[in-house]
Amino acid sequence: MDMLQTASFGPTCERPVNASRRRPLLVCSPNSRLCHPDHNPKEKPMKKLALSLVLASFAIAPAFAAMKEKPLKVELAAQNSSGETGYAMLYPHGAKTKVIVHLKGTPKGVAQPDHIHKGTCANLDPKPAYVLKPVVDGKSVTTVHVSVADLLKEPMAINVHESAQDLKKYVACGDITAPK
Ligand SMILES: [Cu+2]
Repeated sequence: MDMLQTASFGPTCERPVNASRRRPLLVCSPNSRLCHPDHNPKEKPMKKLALSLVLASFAIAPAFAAMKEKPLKVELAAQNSSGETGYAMLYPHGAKTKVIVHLKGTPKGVAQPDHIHKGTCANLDPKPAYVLKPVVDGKSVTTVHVSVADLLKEPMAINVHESAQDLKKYVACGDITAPK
């Protein structure tokens, strides 16, 4: 019989080292406040607390990230050889959406009407669903009273028109689609 066996299982010895650490789940009467299953006076409570805080922060971080919704980018392609291309950023603000349009190749000082329409650029409902401020020198900022989520519920597109005088000519368009 070797030393280890004697130490672990010999009738006169203490219990094996590992077994001594395996304490019963409850170390006191069920009504005692010390009866939390984790209660173990030999472990440092601070260490456990720190570990659980670290684990909790890992669990909470994605939830906070989801709460702060990301903006949705809509690429705007040139139409009718306008040479005007760019993108729109849709920032969620609860039931509203802030739409910022950036366009390159726009005519200087000309106000170009733009809207959110139902449909797709390929098949657009000509009646505007939400009016955006005209693009002037490549930029337009508008808050519309519709959530980004609602804008994604059915096909919608952002289009830009040549000018107030030439509304029928579309110069740029982009379909509003959920990020992949
Ligand atoms: Cu329009």
